[in-house]
Amino acid sequence: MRIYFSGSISGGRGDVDLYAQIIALLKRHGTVLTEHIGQANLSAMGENNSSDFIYQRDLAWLKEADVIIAEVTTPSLGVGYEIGICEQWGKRIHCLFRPASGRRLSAMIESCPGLTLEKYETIEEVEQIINRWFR
Ligand code: 6K6
Repeated sequence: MRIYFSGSISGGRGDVDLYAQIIALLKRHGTVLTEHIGQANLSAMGENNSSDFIYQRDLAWLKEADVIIAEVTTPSLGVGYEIGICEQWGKRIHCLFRPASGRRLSAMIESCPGLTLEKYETIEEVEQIINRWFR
């Protein structure tokens, strides 16, 4: 199973430790193509690569992926774009949102028919959700 984990970079790195925990859980179920998204040393300024390189590489990984898991609590243009394009391609998309953040999730994600959305509070809940998705 090739898994594309999608999480905010330029949109803000406040949830990076959580991304790392989610990626560790996902690795039990397959290969995570985007482990770098959980690395604290990847700042909001991004990698030391051109945006052309990042766009082409990430698009190729998205095409290759069997499933996209997006943590959507921190709003991110890139995450929204990845979800939108994968919906057009008919890919399997699962999203995670943490209401305790106090943020309101975009209606474009909340009501998108091409994905499943799970709300959670703790990493233990995320573990159960992921186990259900990959059962
Ligand atoms: C480059 C130029 C400006 O910011 C960067 C960041 N570098 C990135 N490196 C890897 N993946 C990226 C980068 N920027 C966006 N992405 C992709 O979009 C990732 O796959 C994330 O899932 C998503 C994050 O989007 P933003 O809008 O929060 O950056």
